[in-house]
Amino acid sequence: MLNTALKKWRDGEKSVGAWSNLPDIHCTELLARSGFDWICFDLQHGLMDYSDLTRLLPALAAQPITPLVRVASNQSDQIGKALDAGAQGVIVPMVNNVDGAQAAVDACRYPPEGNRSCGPMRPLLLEGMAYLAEANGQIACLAMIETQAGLDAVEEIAAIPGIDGLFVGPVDLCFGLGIAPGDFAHEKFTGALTRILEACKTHGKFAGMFGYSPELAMQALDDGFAFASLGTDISFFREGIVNGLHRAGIGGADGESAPKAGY
Ligand code: 3PY
Ligand code: MG
Repeated sequence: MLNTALKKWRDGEKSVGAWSNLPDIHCTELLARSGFDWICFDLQHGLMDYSDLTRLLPALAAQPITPLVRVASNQSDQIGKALDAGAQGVIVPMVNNVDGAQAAVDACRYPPEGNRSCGPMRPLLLEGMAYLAEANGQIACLAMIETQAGLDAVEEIAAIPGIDGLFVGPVDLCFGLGIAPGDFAHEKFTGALTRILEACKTHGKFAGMFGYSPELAMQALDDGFAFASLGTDISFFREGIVNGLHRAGIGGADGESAPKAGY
């Protein structure tokens, strides 16, 4: 098992990903064939559940793309089942302190590095017992920093062995900082990003971000983030609709006639 996205981060290469919110196998195939390094299936806010995930993951089998899952919450059963279905990494929301970060690590790593229970149904089908020896070194464990408490503890969280990286949830972080959601130019927000990047640098961890737009994502990569999502299936779809309407002379370039969903 080789986690190609994790390898890129370890090699110091930047990488971009796609976010999957729609439980549609053809959307998954399209995203998987579009050149992204990784795709994250969202079980926290996406319109999909675990049984959708088990149907969607096999669509990636022949594609050179790393499947990540954002679990619904920081629970060992949710993390374990996402990995057992074939996710090569988890993005764990709302990690607010050292205990939360340690719980995520424990759920991701087999002993002695953690206490993940053994039952990797799909990885065993694909890779056999070799998976058990390789998983700890290839599974990406990413803790989301998206609250004031998480930011306050970011240095301690980044220091925990087994945490590969920190992942910013930009809008929840705005809420946490008490600024308007989406005010990504606010100095409190940019200051928080600097602190998160610094914590990652000090402890040799990778910084990632949910990109609300390709511009925000690329700015993050320029600023020192190792990886960022460029958009979601819904945002890409919406952009295509806006573009199509505009080129047909029906809608404005700003998409005033299209649905307003940001993601
Ligand atoms: C956030 O902006 O808080 C996220 O978690 C993105 O989904
Ligand atoms: Mg969030």
